[in-house]
Amino acid sequence: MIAIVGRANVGKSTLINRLLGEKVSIVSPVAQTTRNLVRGILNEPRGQLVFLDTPGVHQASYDLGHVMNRTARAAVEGVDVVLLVLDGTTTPRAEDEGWMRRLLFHPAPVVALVNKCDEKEDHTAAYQQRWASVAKEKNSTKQADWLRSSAVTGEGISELVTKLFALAPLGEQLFPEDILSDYPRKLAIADVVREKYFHELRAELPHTLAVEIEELEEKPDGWLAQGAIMVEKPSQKPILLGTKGRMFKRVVAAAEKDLAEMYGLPIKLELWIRVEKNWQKNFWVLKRLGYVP
Ligand SMILES: Nc1nc2c(ncn2[C@@H]2O[C@H](COP(=O)(O)OP(=O)(O)OP(=O)(O)O)[C@@H](O)[C@H]2O)c(=O)[nH]1
Ligand SMILES: [Mg+2]
Repeated sequence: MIAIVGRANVGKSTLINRLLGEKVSIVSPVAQTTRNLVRGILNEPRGQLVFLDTPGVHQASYDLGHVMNRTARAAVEGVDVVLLVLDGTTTPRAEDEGWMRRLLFHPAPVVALVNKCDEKEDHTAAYQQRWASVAKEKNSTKQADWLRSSAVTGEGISELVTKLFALAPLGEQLFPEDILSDYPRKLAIADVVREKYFHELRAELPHTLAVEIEELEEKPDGWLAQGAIMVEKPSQKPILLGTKGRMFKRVVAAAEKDLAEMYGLPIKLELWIRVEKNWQKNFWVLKRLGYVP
């Protein structure tokens, strides 16, 4: 069991998809894209690695953000290896240091992966210095294994997998070999719709939006998914629709295309936009969305 953790937007979800060679977790340029824990299973003749993608830790300014941070921090409990993903194109930030502090006293081995090595800037040395200074301050001798990768080009990924197989303890096979992810289908479909909106919207709006698939009818020749896109205020509804409903149509078409590739059969989406005031503060809504365990 390997937890993939790190600050928001460093490439954790891109990495899990790259490791598995399939899309199991959504990706966007907007920070705080991942909200749920998404498990992905890699099967090879040498063994099975179970990866846990987690929400990126960030300075939360809203309730859902706090829930996401808690989910991410709890995810490292009981795992065999922690994979701390760092963004090589930026200097270390407070959230990176926060993870380092936590992991210095974590019983599992830590792999520190400096990602985005396809970009020109490389701040690996600064991250290593930060680890060393935090360890010194905390009187810890814990070391991390340092590797570099590009989750986009695939550079460094096979070295990473070799390292993880070397560190992971032998144990019982946890999942059957034909399972890629145990993430519930309704949540996965909802996430893909949200991903398409994250690519369209900027500023704060993405964080006030949620997608819930309420019904999923699975027929041999195709699936029908019905559900709602939730916003907090009536004024947000026309933004999601776009002029003459164009943005909404673009999002649905892009999501249906992706889903057809992911599941290998046509998927029709029937969605409506619903104003649900304070959904982020409603425990039952968060539970339905899978954001709280
Ligand atoms: N150049 C480059 N971009 C990357 C790489 N990995 C991820 N990205 C980009 O970084 C952005 C964030 O990627 P995500 O995979 O969503 O990051 P994340 O860490 O899962 O983010 P949260 O879920 O918000 O915590 C996207 O625009 C990705 O395309 C990489 O290796 N190189
Ligand atoms: Mg993510």
